[in-house]
Amino acid sequence: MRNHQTTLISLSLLPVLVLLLSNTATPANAQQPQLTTDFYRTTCPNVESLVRSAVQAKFRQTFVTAPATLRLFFHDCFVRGCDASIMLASSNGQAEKDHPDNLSLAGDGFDTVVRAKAAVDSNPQCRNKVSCADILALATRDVVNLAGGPFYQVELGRRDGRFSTIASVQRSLPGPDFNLDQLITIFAKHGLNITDVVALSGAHTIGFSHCSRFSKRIYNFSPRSRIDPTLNPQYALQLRQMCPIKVDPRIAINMDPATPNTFDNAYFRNLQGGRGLFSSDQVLFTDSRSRAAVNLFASSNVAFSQAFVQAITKLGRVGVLTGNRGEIRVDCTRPN
Ligand code: HEM
Ligand SMILES: *[C@@H]1O[C@H](CO)[C@@H](O)[C@H](O)[C@H]1NC(C)=O
Ligand SMILES: CC(=O)N[C@H]1CO[C@H](CO)[C@@H](O)[C@@H]1O
Repeated sequence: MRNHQTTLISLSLLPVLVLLLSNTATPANAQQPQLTTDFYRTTCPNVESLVRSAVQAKFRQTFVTAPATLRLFFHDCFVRGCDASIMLASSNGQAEKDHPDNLSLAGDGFDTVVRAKAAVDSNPQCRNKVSCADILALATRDVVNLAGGPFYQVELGRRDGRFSTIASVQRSLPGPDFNLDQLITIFAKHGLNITDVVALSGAHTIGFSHCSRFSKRIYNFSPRSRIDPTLNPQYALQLRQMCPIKVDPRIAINMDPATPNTFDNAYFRNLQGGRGLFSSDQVLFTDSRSRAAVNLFASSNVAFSQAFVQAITKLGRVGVLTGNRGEIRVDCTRPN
């Protein structure tokens, strides 16, 4: 009886202990304010609808708005944290956005944020109250949802950074030829685990890639095999047709051959069938460490959506500036 009681007590203490442990595990800057979903409750209560209307108008003009904005958010967060530094223009072509990796960031993603910022600032109460970093986070949620993906609450309270360098891009972004160890390492630097890697890679369910990013896989894979053996042979031939050797470098093809304009879990079924466009996509299925997650997301759009929301929320916390750090940029393309 006594033993039984002891067990009960220690079990009921367990949650408390776990809480205490996780508290002490938070980093040294624990004094920094955290992001919250109602950050603009008093300063700009309509921020969500203002951003959403602007994004919706842009999305109706061109679908490219969706992948371009989503990728912009990812790149912003991985380079110097989610501080909209990716939006900064530079006079000498040395900013983040000038890195070759920005090719597909061109135009529509930036334009979406600029327009949403103008919509927010057109409301006198909101003028210069909402950061470009938060507008990008909200616009990202909206494009995901407009393309058929989940709607989720966005944590807010980020402030804008003042610096942007091309050099910081080089070290920070994953490459399409990364293997799983490399993916795990670079995502872990931002507090994201292997499940997050798989879920976030599901973003490749929409959008385009230039042929150069995967041409090695279809023409020049290895001395033993010109085509990557993990590629579905039929898909490899289709890719060769869309991307002939002397292809116009501006040509970009759909990354999800099944449902290119819908944010859904078809990406994961593509991987099961050898139709992952990049090595970094296909490896998620070929490597046994991530295969179970791929199979789960392939079989359940709900499971994918839940994991994606959890992962993109974690992504949105990476390196954020809060409190009195950073600034609220007046013009998203320039520090104040
Ligand atoms: C896992 C590592 C990743 C690698 C190696 C990778 C690599 C790439 C590459 C090479 C492209 C094609 C760019 C071009 O040719 O223009 C691309 C496109 C894209 N990526 Fe990723 N990516 C990764 C993760 C992510 C994540 C986490 C997201 C967002 C959450 C994302 C969203 C996108 C989108 C939406 C596009 C299409 C862009 C467009 O159509 O404009 N990617 N990615
Ligand atoms: C990854 O992190 C999420 C929380 O964001 C958690 O639910 C999941 O269990 C973690 N997965 C692994 C493999 O650690
Ligand atoms: C939108 C944007 O800034 N695109 C730039 C991407 O990088 C190339 C150089 O690598 C620039 O020429 C583009 O202007």
